[in-house]
Amino acid sequence: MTAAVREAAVDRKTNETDIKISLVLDTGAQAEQAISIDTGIGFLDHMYHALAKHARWSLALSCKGDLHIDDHHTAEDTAIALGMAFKKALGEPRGIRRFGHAYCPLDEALARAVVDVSGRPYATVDLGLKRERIGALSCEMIPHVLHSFITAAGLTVHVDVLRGDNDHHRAEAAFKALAVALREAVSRTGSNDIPSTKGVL
Ligand SMILES: [Mn+2]
Repeated sequence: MTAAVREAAVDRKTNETDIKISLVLDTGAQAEQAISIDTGIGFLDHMYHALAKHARWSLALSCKGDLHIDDHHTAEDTAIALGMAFKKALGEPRGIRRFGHAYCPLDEALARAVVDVSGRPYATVDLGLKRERIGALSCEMIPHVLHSFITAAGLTVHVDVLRGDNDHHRAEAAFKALAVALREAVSRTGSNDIPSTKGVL
């Protein structure tokens, strides 16, 4: 028997942002990944694209946000909505590895992400970015995006950029490391067990 494909759709509309997400966690061996991201913020699109690509998701994410104010609501709300979609797609965490970790380099930059699909939202994010902004995304929003995604998804995650001179590389390496760690954490063990001594996550 083939396990069901884990997928979810989330629509989230406020006075500040109008977001539509469709997420597929399992793109099988034959299925091509389909990724289309349009938040109106180029560098944010680039980060979500990297996350989806290396987590092997299919992801359609669009946001019409109040960018005439600034990047804050769009960056924060898309991260929350994506976290909600991830949690919904995963469902009850049966038969998954639960823990995952990864190191990803991008040239001189090196990032580490450690994931626990714990059901207890907790994020430690240390990217050490120095620039004011990358493209149209302010650097203060980049750890905030990761924090918002992680807590909305109900995950415990530690993300650290261990070295690197270039802030574009540091940020991108962090999203890639998170992607690869998530892919490992949600991968199926073949059992139907809830991976907790408490019997619940
Ligand atoms: Mn890049």
